[in-house]
Amino acid sequence: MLSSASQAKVGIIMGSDSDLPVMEKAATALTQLNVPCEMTVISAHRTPKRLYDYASSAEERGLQVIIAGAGGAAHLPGMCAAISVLPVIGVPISATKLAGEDALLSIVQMPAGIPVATVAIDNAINAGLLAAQMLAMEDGGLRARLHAYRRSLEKQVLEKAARVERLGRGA
Ligand code: RP5
Repeated sequence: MLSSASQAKVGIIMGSDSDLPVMEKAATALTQLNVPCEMTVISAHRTPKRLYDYASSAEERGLQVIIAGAGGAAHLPGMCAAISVLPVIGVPISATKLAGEDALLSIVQMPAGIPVATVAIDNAINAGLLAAQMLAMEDGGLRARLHAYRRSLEKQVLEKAARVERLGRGA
């Protein structure tokens, strides 16, 4: 059923393989932080039984966070959250003529009691990072890797600033 890493802590699911170019960025972020994850396709509308089986067994299989991406009507993250008490991070995908605003509103407007943490349209990197930050609450090594990642972001911005300042001086 699954393309899974052994002892995956994060499950990444998406409504269609057409979502993969966006969703694989969550897997890349997690892999770079050395967080084991698994990734597969589950359609809330086309494979509802598969969705139920996945979400209802996720906890006992050792998953700690689920990242779910979908476009259009985008019921996958919300239904996952309805079935499982694991934290669910939703990624709205820009898959239709509404450019992801449809998926964003569908995912973010969960009823009280069943939360989904929603990232920006197509921002699967942030979903991966947020999942890692959740896991880092109990993992000092991962927290150290997240600090190192933040330092790398800072370094990139400082390099950009230096380049822009050089241009400003006509150098
Ligand atoms: C959603 O419909 C999927 O998540 C995807 O974003 C969109 C289109 O799916 P396909 O028609 O490409 O399979 O359920």
